[in-house]
Amino acid sequence: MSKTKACLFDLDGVVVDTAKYHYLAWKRLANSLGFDFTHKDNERLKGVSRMQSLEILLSIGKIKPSDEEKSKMAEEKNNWYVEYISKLDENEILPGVKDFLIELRRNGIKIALGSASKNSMLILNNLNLTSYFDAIIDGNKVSKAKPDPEVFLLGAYELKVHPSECVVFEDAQAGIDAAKAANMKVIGIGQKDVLLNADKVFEGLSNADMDIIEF
Ligand code: B16
Ligand code: MG
Repeated sequence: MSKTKACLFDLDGVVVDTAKYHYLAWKRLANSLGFDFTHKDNERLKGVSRMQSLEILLSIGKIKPSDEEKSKMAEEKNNWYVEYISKLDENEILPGVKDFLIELRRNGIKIALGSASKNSMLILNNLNLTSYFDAIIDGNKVSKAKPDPEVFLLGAYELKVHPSECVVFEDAQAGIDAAKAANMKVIGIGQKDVLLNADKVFEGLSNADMDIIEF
């Protein structure tokens, strides 16, 4: 018998591939500052907060702006990013995700979002997925970024379940570490050899069913 009562989903990399739009916007910022930003560089930003991402980007460009300039840069990048994701639609939901959410609800499993993004409401609304989530915890609600467990602990709290009854779905190492620190089970989405300490790892959620949340 599974004791899983709730599933908590990361957004970027689990529900939708917004990393490609983050990449376009960060690259545009880097180019405007006179240096390049590669796909490989972008891997370092997955699951990382907006301001931490900017710090990584500036270290690549070896640029040291003032705090005021940094805020302007982050705002400019976000405006470009929002412009890109405003065109998102249901076709961009990653394979199997919607069917899995339906299956979880049918089985009485509670569902929460646990994302670093401050744009998660816009994304979920454009994907027509908002109504599947019983709680939405995102970058607007938490003060400590993953690997701190705050985002997932708040999710469990809002869902009124114990952390040990939760399963987290995450594509980033910082998120897996956050889930473990919250004393939750964690399913990594991606490659086994790069996602360390996940309880199980799958390439994606195609064909995901109730069995995968059995522990
Ligand atoms: P925003 P997740 C994360 O989403 C992204 O993976 C990361 O690249 C991004 O910097 C972060 O959200 C903040 O996003 O700029 O929209 O607030 O994986 O935690 O769902
Ligand atoms: Mg992610």
